[in-house]
Amino acid sequence: MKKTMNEKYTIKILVLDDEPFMLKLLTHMLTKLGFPQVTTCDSGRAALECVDSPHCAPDLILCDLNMPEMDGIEFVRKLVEHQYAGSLILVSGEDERVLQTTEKLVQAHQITVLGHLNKPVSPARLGALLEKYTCLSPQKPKVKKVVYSADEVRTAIANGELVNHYQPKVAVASGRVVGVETLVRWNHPLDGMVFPDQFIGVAEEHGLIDALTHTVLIAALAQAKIWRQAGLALRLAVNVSMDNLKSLDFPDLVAGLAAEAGVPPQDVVLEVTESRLMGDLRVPLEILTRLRLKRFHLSIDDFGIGHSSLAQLRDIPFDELKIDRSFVHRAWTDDTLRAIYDASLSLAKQLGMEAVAEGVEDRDDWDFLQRTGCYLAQGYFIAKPMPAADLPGWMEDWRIRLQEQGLAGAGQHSLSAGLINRTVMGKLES
Ligand code: G
Ligand code: G
Ligand code: MN
Repeated sequence: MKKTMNEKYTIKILVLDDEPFMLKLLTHMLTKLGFPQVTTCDSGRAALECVDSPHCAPDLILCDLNMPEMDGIEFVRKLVEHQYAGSLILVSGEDERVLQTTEKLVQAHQITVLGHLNKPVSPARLGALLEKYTCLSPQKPKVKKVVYSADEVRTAIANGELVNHYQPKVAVASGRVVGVETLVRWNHPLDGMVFPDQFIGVAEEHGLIDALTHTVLIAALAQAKIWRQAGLALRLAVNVSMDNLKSLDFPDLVAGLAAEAGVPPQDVVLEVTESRLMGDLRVPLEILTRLRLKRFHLSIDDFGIGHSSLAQLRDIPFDELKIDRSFVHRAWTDDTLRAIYDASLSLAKQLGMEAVAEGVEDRDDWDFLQRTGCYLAQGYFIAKPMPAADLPGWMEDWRIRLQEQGLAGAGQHSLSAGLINRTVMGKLES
């Protein structure tokens, strides 16, 4: 939603810089861009006073990083203490890496950063960032993240309120749909659709994760059976928490459930993320090795993030490596991401593992994967996680997109891509 001139008029901007010249220059630029309500401060202390004052309280702060006394980073930390609810633009003569890192730091403080400006500041770039600000709707109430109690999560599992969604994993070269990742959601009777980051941690901390994984697995395997019976060969991936790998009967449990559903272990991928440090690794190691011996696939999820790291690759017989989405999206244009992406891909290849790129969000990402030879791709560009019932329809759309947008690589016949024909569709829809 764009703001009119009138609304621009009401936006209060604070410019913080220790150089009087910069203050003048930025004020001038802002006025020319149609933002007349500008306050200037030459120190962090003065700026915080302004933040606290009801008359001055800014909606947006342009903040210099290098300042004597309080520097920009310290200022941002103080902003959090002063409960600043507005947005921020960083201004500095530092190099791009420093600015990017600082941006991440500020975001970690839950302050909205519109971006950064290199000195000398270009009026066009400032204009573009402000455009971004006025397109956002600052009045929009922030959706508060609720974390649920252990009892609520326990009840949800017992009452069958958890539902599986499935996100396709496709071969980069041909576009063929190779499998799906199961992602659990909680269909909350009052709050609607609740995402896993609001309850998986709770389940892990309160001994509920075995029950949760069990529920997810049973439903996913039942679904896989339906797909198989309809002639759809899809590999089924399920997320497994490290906390599931504490009881030695886990491999037999999984093998039993798969056998009951008639799904061969070769068609099941267990995606493991280590979200917190584990103590004794002997039990999880034994469990994972036994699962591998039973021919289940093991995938190291969110590789490069948190504790999913090189030590895990050394110790655990993974055969799939999922490059975390933070190293995939925009890797085509960012040298740092590109280096990490390349290294991860090369590791996977040298260790004989299949590489999956997560977080493929746009055509640029997709084209980049084709150039670099990653095996599988997953992400919003291909499909968002969806209920099982939506999968056949999506596969048909995907088949058409592959052809019409020429998404499959040169020499590939995208006709085979969907691996789904009318008979299959009919069976699934009936
Ligand atoms: O779409 P998304 O918000 O679904 O998933 C967020 C995170 O939750 C991901 O890191 C994913 O691995 C995790 N997750 C999703 N489903 C499950 C599950 O069934 N079990 C576990 N342990 N983690 C899951
Ligand atoms: O951690 P894991 O890889 O299991 O979780 C997948 C998570 O990533 C889910 O929350 C899923 O909804 C989300 N996801 C899937 N594709 C994309 C994407 O293209 N971009 C972003 N930002 N998130 C994605
Ligand atoms: Mn996963």
